[in-house]
Amino acid sequence: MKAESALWFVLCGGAVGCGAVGCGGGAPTASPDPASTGTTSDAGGSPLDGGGRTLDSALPEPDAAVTGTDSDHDGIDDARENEWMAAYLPYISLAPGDGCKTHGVLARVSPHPKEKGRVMLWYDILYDADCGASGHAGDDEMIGVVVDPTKAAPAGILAVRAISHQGTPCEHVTTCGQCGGMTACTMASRNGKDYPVVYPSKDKHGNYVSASTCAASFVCDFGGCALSAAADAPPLVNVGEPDHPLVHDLSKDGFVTAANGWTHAELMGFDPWKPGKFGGAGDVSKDLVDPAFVVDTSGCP
Ligand SMILES: [Ca+2]
Ligand SMILES: [Ca+2]
Repeated sequence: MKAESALWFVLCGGAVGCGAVGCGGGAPTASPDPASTGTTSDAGGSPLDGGGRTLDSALPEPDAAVTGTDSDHDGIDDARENEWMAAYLPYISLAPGDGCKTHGVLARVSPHPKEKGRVMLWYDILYDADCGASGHAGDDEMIGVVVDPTKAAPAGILAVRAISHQGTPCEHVTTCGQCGGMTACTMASRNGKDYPVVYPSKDKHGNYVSASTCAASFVCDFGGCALSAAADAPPLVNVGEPDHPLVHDLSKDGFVTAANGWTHAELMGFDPWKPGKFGGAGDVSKDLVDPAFVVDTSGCP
């Protein structure tokens, strides 16, 4: 972990109980200066941005007053990334009867690879186990969120995409948002404001933005989805970018610890950027760069 993310972690009180609610510093203001003018020398960018990205083109209205550190070289300063990953996290509605709730969330915060001024958040919800049918140690379940960082959360959340059981016959892609042609998101109150809801299915943790689509997947998501009494407040870790990771060990610099209730030895010390399976689940390093979660929000004003 770089010093800046370590500081973030310390400010959050460590992994235990470091939730979006408690650690986000609240919703961001609708600031005109969301981007660092930064000192990144990584104009070549990540594999997703096609290269040639500069701070000026990536985000709106850079403000010379913002001179923070850009540890992952993507043109957004660390403080903004950490603020945004907490503020724009959807209302994650864990099924009340879920039998294996131990989890935490990785976030990758980047300029939208195709849309100037917008920010793409890959959230990977990691669990200690999948305890549904054909269960296994570890579980990795992704959602994608596109935001307009000039608007405070939750208004700045333009679109949310969930893909359950990706790449299997059980796959369901659900997308909601504010853009023309999109289904409006189901909303529920988090921090006193209405946020889009993401439903992980009971025990299997397949993500949906539509409870009815989840219910229709009764073979693959037995137990379905339900609105929780309160929004999730998971520990959050900013993983950085593939070419400049901020984290290499989720036990040392994250939430995968026995103290947090994680039980599977094969998950300890996990490096989210190292190719390979997360226990018996998928490849987190691929999740975090998966273009399938990048929503086209060109239909939003
Ligand atoms: Ca950055
Ligand atoms: Ca980033």
